[in-house]
This record gives sequence, structure tokens and C-alpha cells, in this order.
Amino acid sequence: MNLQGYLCERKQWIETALSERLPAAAVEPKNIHEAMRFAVLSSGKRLRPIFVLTVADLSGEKPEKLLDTACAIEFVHTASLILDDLPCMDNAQSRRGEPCTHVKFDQASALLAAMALLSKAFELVAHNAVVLGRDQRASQAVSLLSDAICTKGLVYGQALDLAYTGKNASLTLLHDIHHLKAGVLFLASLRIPAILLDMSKEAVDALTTYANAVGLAFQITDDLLDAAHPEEDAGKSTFATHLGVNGAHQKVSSLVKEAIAAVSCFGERAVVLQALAHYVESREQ
Ligand code: GRG
Repeated sequence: MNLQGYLCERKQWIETALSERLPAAAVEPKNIHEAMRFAVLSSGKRLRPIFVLTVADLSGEKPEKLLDTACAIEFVHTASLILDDLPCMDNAQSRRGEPCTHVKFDQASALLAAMALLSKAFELVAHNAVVLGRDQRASQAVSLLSDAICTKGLVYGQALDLAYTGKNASLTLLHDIHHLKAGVLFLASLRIPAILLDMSKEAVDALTTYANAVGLAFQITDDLLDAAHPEEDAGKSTFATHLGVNGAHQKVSSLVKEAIAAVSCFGERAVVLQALAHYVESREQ
């Protein structure tokens, strides 16, 4: 399949949908709306919302019907990036080739923009359940989103990451941090649409195995990309420092194989998910 063409088309749909669901910059509070739009609409890969739409393809539903959930996941992802970059966290200056949100605006605006994006994400997922005529699925979908964010998810991952900054983390601990800081949002991207589309338990289980493997492969690939710039994270424990660069590449390859096998139960319809798993392994940014 032509994955590049597919990714390009889906990215355009998602970016239009994101813009439509963000408050207008001309409406008060203007600085917060500008900060939200700046953070979300800067140039991301949109991988997580692309996964959401892929689940619609898999189930035979029109992907446009899942755009609310796709945008919700990207809002959460963006909120996590804004918070991660703050001086009290990673103290970063630039993100996606632009100044970080707190640098372009100020810390208070960045924090408030992140809070607003998170709140909007819950509204979008609940709204998507209603639009699909599956109101009874709203509470489960919202719980899955909450699990991905709160102290079972991103917040826990970040707390662990901060606690182990400058310390030697074991491979098991690194695995947990990667799962909590990144894997949980891949899980939400595949499980929330599956729940909203009433897919079978077997299908949800297959997507869960796929998401866990792809999420970890994505994060180890991030380590490998960072390993090419040792000056940025000198001394940090990563899969590459534990297993060596070749060992980390092998781990990614075996996770990609596991992900591909997990969705083989969908037959021909799994071809996009399988191509996306290869993309995660071969990505250069
Ligand atoms: C309450 C939402 C919330 C978070 C609080 C700050 C925090 C806890 C978590 C930070 C989690 C974090 C930023 C993890 C890094 C994940 C990661 C690999 C980001 C990069 O993803 P890409 O490459 O980025 O998909 P683009 O820019 O393409 O979207």
C-alpha cells in the first residue's frame, strides 16, 4: 500500500478537524485560545489520531465518524507536551521546530491552555459516543481516557520519570516508564474507538496487544533517535544504553513482529495497521 499517501491524506483530515474543534483565537480569553491553537496546530505527526481512524476502517465504519475521538486524543497528547516542556518538568525551549508554548506565551497561559485541552478532550469523546448512537458506551470510553491520563497513566509515568532523573533506571523500570509516558495513549487511541464501535472482545484484545507492542516500539525508537544526539540527554538510562544500539533495534523489530501478528486475525483489513507498525520502526523523526 502507499502508506505515505495514506498518512498525508489522514493528517490533512485531522488537522482540519482539530482547527474546527479549537476555540477561535478572536474570542476571549484570546491569549489562552491562541496558546491552545498554537500548541495543537504546530507540525505534529498526528500518529495517535491516525490510529483512531484506522480502527474505524477496520470495523467498516466511516473514519469521519471518529474525528471527535481522534481530536480528543491529539488534544491530550498536546496537553502532555505543553506540560512536559514547562520549567518545572523538562524545562525545554523548543518543540516541533517552534518555541515551546510557555516560551511563546508565558507559563500561566501554557498551563491554562493544557487544562482547557484536557477538559475539551473528555467532552469530545462523550460527544462522539452520542453521535455514533452509542450513548451507553460513553462512560466506558471516558473512563479509558481518564485511565490514560491520571495516576494510572501519563501522570504516573511523568512522576516516575522525574523521580529517576539522573539515576540509573533498571530495564524493567524503563519499560514501565515508557508504557506510562507513551504506551497508554497508543492504547487509548486503539481501544476507545473499538469500544465506541462495539467491536468484539476478541477484536479489542487483539488491538490491545498491538497497541502495547507498537507503543513500546515507538518509545524505544525515540530513544534510538535521541541516541543520535547524545549531547541532549547525556547520562540518561534508555533501552539503547541498556541493550546497546543493535540490541534496542532488535527489540523494536521483535515488538513490530508481535504487533503485526496480533492483528493478523483481521485478515486483509489489517494491512494499514501492519504498515503503521513498520512505519513506527523505520521513522526518522
Ligand atoms: C495531565 C496530560 C497530562 C500529562 C501530565 C507531563 C506529563 C504528565 C506527561 C508527559 C508525557 C510525554 C510528553 C511523553 C513523551 C511522549 C512522546 C514520545 C512524545 C513525542 O510524540 P510524537 O513523536 O510527537 O508523536 P509529535 O510532535 O509528532 O506529535
